[in-house]
Amino acid sequence: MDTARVAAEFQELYGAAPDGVWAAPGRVNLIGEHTDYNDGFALPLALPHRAVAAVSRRTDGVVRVHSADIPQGVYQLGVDDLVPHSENPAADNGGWAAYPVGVVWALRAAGHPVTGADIHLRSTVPTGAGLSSSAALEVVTAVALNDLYQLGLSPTELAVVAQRAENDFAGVPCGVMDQTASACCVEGHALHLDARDMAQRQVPFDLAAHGLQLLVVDTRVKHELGDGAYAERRTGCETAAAALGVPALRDVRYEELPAALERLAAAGQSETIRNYTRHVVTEDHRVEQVIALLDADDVRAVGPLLNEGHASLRDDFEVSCAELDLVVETATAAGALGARMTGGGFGGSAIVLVEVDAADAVAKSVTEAFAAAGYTAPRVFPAIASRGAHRVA
Ligand code: GAF
Repeated sequence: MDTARVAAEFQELYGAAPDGVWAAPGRVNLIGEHTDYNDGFALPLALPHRAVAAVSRRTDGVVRVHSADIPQGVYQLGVDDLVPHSENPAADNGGWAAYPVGVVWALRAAGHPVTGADIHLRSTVPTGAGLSSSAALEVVTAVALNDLYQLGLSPTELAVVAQRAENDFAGVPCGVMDQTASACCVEGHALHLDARDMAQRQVPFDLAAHGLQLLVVDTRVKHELGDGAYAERRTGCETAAAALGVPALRDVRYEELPAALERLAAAGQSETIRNYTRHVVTEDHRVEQVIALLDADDVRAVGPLLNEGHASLRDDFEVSCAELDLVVETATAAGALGARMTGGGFGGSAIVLVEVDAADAVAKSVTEAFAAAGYTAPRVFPAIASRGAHRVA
């Protein structure tokens, strides 16, 4: 995206040049789904698609937000008037504007002296595609305010602020993976995140060097985290952890899983709760297996683990949908090394690991299968491991 254009739009809108311009990317997650809010592991990579924000500070307590992507005027409010969803679920927090404005609220709630801002946004991260478009809006706002107010927060601290904006201000009960990916990813790497203590390791992820490609298939089925099904999964996992007497499902070791499932059954926990437990524990294990393979440079062997992860999300965690399943079935039948849904599920996107030479044929098979099923044509593009949030001007 032409970032100079975003600065010019800011000037047109607010009548003066911005203090600066920042960018923050969307992400795909290679493996480790619905594990972050179980204190577990994830392995996301940042996409080249990103939110760009031109921002100026203000000293009069006013926040103005505008997006080039949304047919709405400037959203304006006072920093003292911000009411989080957690205090008043009926509060109108401005729809999409709740993400950038929520960051102002979260920074102030943490004691940072943010006295207002003018913000103009433009994003290339597809919305509702499970590619973290909202996290990109939050993180780009957080890095901009961190610089403009010289708050000195690290990328990891900014990710946590952004998650708080989404949880408390916007009322979306997400984990911390998306914000951390957007804030902390490094070009050419996947990010091994331990969501319990936010420990991170950058894992080299150069698929081109192996003759491979990771395709993103956006099913165009809009996914929403706020509609209850995501929160139900979180609550179910908490119920399982409490019944097992552990702080989080991350504390159930893979070798202990059969015994844990028996204990849950003996305690009268439902099959659904036991299935959620099996997904989380096996998924954390898959993250460790994938990392071991990447460290050993055995990238092709990751494929079957992606397929296993998808089956677990579909059958045990029940967050897939017919369109995502069709991507995985068609892509693997057409010769992909592996495929799975990525992100929260209930629509959104899948990832497909392919030999570079087979990428076009696999993409064509998926597109044809969608047409034959009467589905909207999917959007297919390669995931290039890109850099996390940064200042661009
Ligand atoms: C969504 C959430 F925002 C993340 O925190 C994570 O839980 C993901 O779903 C599932 O892994 O993207």
